[in-house]
Amino acid sequence: MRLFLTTPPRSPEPTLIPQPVTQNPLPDQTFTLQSTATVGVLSSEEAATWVADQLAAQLRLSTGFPLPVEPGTGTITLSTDGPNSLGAEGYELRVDNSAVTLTAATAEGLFRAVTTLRQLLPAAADAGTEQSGPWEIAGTTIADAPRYPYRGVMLDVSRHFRSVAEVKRCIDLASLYKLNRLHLHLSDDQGWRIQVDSWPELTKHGASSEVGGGPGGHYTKADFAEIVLYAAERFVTVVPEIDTPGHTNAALTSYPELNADGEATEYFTGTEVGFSSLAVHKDVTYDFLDDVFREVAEQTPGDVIHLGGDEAHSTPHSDYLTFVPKAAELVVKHGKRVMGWHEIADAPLPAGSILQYWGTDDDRSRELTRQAAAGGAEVVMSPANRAYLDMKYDQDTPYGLDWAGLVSVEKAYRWDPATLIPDLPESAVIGVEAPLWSETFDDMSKIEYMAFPRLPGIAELGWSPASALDWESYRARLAGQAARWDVLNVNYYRAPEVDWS
Ligand code: TNX
Repeated sequence: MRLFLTTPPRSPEPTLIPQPVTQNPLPDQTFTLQSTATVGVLSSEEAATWVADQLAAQLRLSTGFPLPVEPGTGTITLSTDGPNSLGAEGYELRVDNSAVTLTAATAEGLFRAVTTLRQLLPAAADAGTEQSGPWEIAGTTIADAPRYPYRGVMLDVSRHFRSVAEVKRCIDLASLYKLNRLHLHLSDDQGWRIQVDSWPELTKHGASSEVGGGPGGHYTKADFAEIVLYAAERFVTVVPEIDTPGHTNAALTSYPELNADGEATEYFTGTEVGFSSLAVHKDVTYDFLDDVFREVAEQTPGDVIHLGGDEAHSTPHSDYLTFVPKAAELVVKHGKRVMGWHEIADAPLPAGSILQYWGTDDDRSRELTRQAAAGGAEVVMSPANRAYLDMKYDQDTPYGLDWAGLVSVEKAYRWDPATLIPDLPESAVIGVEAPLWSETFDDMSKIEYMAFPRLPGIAELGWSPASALDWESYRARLAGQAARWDVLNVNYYRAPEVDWS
């Protein structure tokens, strides 16, 4: 009997998520990362060195190799000499017997290439402690670039607050799948989660609890800066949301003057929606929003502020139509583009606005979205019956909601953002986002259970070309991700549609 001392750990099939635009095997070539390997940087962009440092830091932990990062060519080389035709996020990657080469036009493209390289390596390479190799990668060439520029995930930190460390973990997990936006739902009826110096009661009082009466919490300016920086280092842009004019009880309980009757409301820790409204006809409301948007804009390097606008059931419709343009103007005044839930399309919107569709194939939300696109708005697709990570997978899912239906892994994956809304021009769609509303999630393990394995599917819809979207291929590749989630301690749902083995 022959004994194989090194069993090849390489999987025979490519298991990348998102699926790259093109990937060709280099038959008979295998790269093995050895203890003498170096990471070389060919770039005048300082950020290219951070990307190399992040890669080397991770691989040092799992391989125990020194992996020095040096200017010039290395065993693994990161170069920004790539053609501009790759776009900001595109890249080429080559793995052969002797070297790994990542080429892009920007450091951001290199970062996306590194996420691909991490998935090509054995799952143990993602570990935080030293593992045994061999660290082999099958020879391949990849050329890749995203279908859409906006690929997001939303975390609702208002209904249940999440610590800075937990938000960082979300950024890490999302960026593994090439997502590039983190939408933070920072205010709602149950809590105001970001420090605003000019309105201190928002966090002194308005952040003191959450759904179910737990301790709540908020981000200080230093905390928020830490999140924004951590995201930027992973080429993720934070999109802060201040929900208006409804979903505002946390503000209304903190400041009596924001209420139409001048009386502060009680703190709210339930889960109903649609009962609160800012006072649309009071000047103080707009002074308040001017200050809030100014302070949030100052802390936001991204070009977008989300002003909510959803489910304003306690704001008379004519008042809503008065309110939205005034609030939108204040976002623009502070140098940011307006983003909002699709309801805001009923009002005239400033140029450059982004509409977030959260409909369920209903005529009204489709019509509002088409109307906004006709007026020049860009559209991000978050259909609640497909992209909402808080919807239960099936009737046995222990938490989550089901108002938009049950959303299986297959249902979350099998749709095309470009054609979901009939007669919406394909050019209006700039991407996808998977929101995770947190009424029923008081810890990270529950959040991970809802996001995995559906979030990688939404990421693929945002990145991979329509021609590459294929459920059978995707479910096979998902199974290949499980070893990685085990290494990363991700609490994922073993959906019956996938052969996890
Ligand atoms: C609707 S979707 C909401 C949220 C809830 C969510 C629960 C949207 C824009 N608003 O306030 O948390 O449903 O799924």
